[in-house]
Amino acid sequence: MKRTIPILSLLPMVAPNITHAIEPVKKPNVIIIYADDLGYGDLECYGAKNVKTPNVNQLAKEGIRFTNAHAVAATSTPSRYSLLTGEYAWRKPDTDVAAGNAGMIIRPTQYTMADMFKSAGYATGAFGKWHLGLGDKTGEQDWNAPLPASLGDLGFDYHYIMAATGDRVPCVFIENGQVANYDPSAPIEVSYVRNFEGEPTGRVNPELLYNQKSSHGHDMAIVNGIGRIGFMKGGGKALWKDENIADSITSHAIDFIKQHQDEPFFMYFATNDVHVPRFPHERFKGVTGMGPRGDAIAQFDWCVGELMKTLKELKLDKNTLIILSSDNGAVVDDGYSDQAEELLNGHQPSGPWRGNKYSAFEGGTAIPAIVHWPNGVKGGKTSDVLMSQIDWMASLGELIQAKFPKGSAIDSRNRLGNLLGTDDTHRPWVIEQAANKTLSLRTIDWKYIDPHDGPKMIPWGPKIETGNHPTPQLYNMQADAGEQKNLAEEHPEKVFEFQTLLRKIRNQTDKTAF
Ligand code: NG6
Ligand code: CA
Repeated sequence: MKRTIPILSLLPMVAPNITHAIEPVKKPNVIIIYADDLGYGDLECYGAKNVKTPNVNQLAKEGIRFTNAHAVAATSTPSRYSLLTGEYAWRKPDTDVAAGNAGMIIRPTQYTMADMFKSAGYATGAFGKWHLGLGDKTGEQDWNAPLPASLGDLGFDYHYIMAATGDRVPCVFIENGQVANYDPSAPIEVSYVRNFEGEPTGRVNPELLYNQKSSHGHDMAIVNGIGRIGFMKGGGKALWKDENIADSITSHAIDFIKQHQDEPFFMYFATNDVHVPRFPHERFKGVTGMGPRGDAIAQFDWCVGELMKTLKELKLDKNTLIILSSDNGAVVDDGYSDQAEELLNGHQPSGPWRGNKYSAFEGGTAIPAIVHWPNGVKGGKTSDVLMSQIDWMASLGELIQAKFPKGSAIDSRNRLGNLLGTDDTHRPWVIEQAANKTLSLRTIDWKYIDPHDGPKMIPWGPKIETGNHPTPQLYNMQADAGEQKNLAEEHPEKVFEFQTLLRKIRNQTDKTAF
């Protein structure tokens, strides 16, 4: 199905770039490349020194590189939930880091970004890390049969995904609601409560962790010589090999592009890189000198290059809008002995920001964001506009002139001009959610962090500051971007202003209420 609409109604802001403004053009394809745990400082074009990322650099050079963009949360599940629904995850219970046997968190009745594209005539596909639950009920999935609820119910025509994360069972791909390459000789069982009789675990049999040892946790099921979170039995030929995950999702994504080259498509390409366990393919082993974490960044860059190559071959590169970003800030040691810490050699995964993944400080949600669209975006720009991924749904909706059902995407604002580089006004405020659910409110000048009791450092292993403080924190982001000097006592009026605003936002129930 090939849809054409007049360029003037579709793209008023970019019309000047196009010589024959009234000629109908094909709607742009849209690809969201969503890396996992890729920090603000992890790409060469964001200052990384010890890893080369030529393909991402090229996108940045020809597109817009954003230096003040935020994921909605400092962990995966809430960030992804918010990106794909346009609703803050903290409005909804059970949106914290999901187990691999969580029931599907976004319900089929909810309007998703995929629904939005589908209703505008796009073919829609999801690839790679999902981490938003599958099936009707937590713990009750039968992994040996088609799942009763999956991404097909959320607007995706096709999906080839990992149920949760690389470090969580089940370690199999799910293709259109069923285990891909299902092996009937090895029925799959999954539990997050108890082990299955006769199955080794990382805790009892550490000698079987031949590919990577754990540094904390990750001591339950052993798959491919790597300890995981959760217990699992069976899988046989369907079990993934960690070293092939990037190849696998990339080749499926390329097939999808080829199949849909004649119609507009939306692709959610969510990589497993650079989440733990970092176990890239042999081809990337040692290419960075930073060990598996650095090599996984190189592998991520390779995936980007493969997608670009395909788009170019099919002559789709000019009219494909690519947004490249990450689900949360960087983490170094996240539970496996992969020498990530020892081999940094001066590399700063979070760039200039304080804190990392999980944290209420900026390093939790400050992420790279690059927009590339030769037909619609003037390249070579760096933008410091304050931006949140929460707005991408409404902004892309504006681009394709989608209609939003009442009550959908309530937190998402149309800021298409920011994304396309035609409007550099800052979002008035951005909300950030830490792993412990602390909310912060960031404006271009200030950062307010809600009080939260608890330890200063993450208690379970990674050397990361939580951002916890029993009283409010207020930082002047212009003078003190590193969040060092708490000015809350000096500026009680600002604290009051931001607390009031945060309360209003918390209580908001629809788009128009506030
Ligand atoms: C933590 C895991 C960590 C990672 C994280 C979720 C342990 C010790 N740590 O609980 O390895 O999986 O959850 O990461 O199990 S996220 O990027 O998917 O949110
Ligand atoms: Ca993540």
